[in-house]
Amino acid sequence: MAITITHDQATSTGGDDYLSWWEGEFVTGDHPDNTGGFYPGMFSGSQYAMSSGVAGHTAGFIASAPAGETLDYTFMDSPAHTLYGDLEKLEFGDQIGGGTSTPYSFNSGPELTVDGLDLSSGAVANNQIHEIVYGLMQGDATELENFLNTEDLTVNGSSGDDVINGYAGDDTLTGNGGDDTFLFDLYGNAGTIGDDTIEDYEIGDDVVDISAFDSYSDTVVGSDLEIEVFDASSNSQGTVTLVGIDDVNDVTIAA
Ligand SMILES: [Ca+2]
Ligand SMILES: [Ca+2]
Ligand SMILES: [Ca+2]
Repeated sequence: MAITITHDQATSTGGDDYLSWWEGEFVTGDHPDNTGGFYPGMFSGSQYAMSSGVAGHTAGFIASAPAGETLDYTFMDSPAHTLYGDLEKLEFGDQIGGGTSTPYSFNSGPELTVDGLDLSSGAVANNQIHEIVYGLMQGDATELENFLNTEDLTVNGSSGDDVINGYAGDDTLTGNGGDDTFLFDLYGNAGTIGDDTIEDYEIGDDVVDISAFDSYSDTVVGSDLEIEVFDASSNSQGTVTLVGIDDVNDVTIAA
């Protein structure tokens, strides 16, 4: 299954991409006792979730195994303090409820869902699931971003105003209505944005933000507009194709 990122609801991120913004919202502070929890078990379950541990910060994340599988924690068994098992979905949002008699969920629903991760690991030190989730536990999405850089993603906006971004692969982005900003940048270890496609660019409403790059060129290919972005040395760092747009003057570009 391919990885799909869904903006479940429009979220005010101040122009940041969602995960960068979430990194600032998720604050654990000096709360080493806040280690999150599993549902339904003590050290194993279909879900693992963690909330911010500082007053005024209520952001959190919920990690889920695929149906019938579990996420597990070694605790004191070797390799100690290691998360492993199966990871299918990560949800990000505000104010987590449940976790005792009912599954974890966000009180107002998730803000961003990353589904189809399809990761599986035995109880091995520093395995990929552990690295991704351990990073999130510290408010650091870099390991997740580095994994997303290895895949071609489907990214779907909400009906509201979203900041929508892909990663280093060839991603398909859809705004789904609202005044959307399609934000292109290099995340984690990315050296390219890949060859991305915006399926539903809305003239007058949406923005293509390529301000992270030093220059760009544009060309019409068939009935689509292709924008190529470059670094300071004029090395290509990838392309963005706007389906059904045949005039660059119709596009609001933040460069
Ligand atoms: Ca939208
Ligand atoms: Ca839109
Ligand atoms: Ca991409």
